[in-house]
Amino acid sequence: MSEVITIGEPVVTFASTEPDVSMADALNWKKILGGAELNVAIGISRLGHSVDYISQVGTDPFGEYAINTIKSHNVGTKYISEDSQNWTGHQLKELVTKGDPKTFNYRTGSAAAHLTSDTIDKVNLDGVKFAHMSGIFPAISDTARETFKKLYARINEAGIPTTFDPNLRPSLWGDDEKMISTINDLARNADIVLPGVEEGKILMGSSDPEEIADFYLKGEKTHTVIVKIGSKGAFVKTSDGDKYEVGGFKVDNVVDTVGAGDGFALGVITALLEGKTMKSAVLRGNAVGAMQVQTPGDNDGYPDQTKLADFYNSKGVSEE
Ligand code: KDG
Repeated sequence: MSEVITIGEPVVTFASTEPDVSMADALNWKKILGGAELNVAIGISRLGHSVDYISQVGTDPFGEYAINTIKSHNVGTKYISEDSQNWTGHQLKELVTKGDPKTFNYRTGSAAAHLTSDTIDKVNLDGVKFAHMSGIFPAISDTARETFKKLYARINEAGIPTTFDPNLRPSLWGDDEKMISTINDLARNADIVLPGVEEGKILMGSSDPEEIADFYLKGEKTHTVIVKIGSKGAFVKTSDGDKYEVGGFKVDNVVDTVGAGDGFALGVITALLEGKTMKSAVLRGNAVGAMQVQTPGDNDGYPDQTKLADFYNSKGVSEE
């Protein structure tokens, strides 16, 4: 059994190679594979940990590409099923020289959106040390949300520690009120919640890191909230009242911001798996996020242990 488990939709992405050209006008694209939870799984595997990814793809060329790519990253595929009736989800992504790129999704009714909750009965959780949950899979369909909730309940019953990243995608939800209430309920079922300051504004009406943290700490389950504050790093507050900031790393050459939040999550998870302190885990989250924004794909900047050590050396910092 793998150390980590996660559930998500692999997204075959056509990333424009034409800077600052709209998706309608761009003619040149590079095919890559993304999907927030898959990005996390790929980065966990690259840092030397085992991880299983639960999902469903179509029996189309995109599905074949997704499975082959996931295998090439040594992410466990035994819980990925195939659906011959529906296409594998895909999207277009702009290339921008400033800010976050726009994306356009072709995911409604995708194969992953049809993943039914009976799949979850087959998942063996023995020996799983961490589960990463995010707000994207529950957004893609009612069926996916039920499947997600069943897995979450089983994970919590088994006492497996969880991280939850809200990963707000209003275009997938199509209903802001439902998005906010569902995400907040799901977040309060996690041990560690990883919101961004901008998400805080939408989810509970504040971009003050401590107010965001307090909002999730009110629940019975959550013991730590790590609020991502972009290039400034992150603010941490725990249910014991401990609070501190961990500064971010300066990056001169931002190529593409996509995948930075997932990099943050996988940095935190892998460091905790290795028995590091929470402060070190957040430092690693910041480091992996900073490395990711310097590359064009959704997950190609995530380091292996050697590259992570080189990065820390170049910055003169170390983990505890
Ligand atoms: O977090 C990065 C992801 O957003 C990206 O890889 C693909 O848009 C995507 C998604 O919704 O998973």
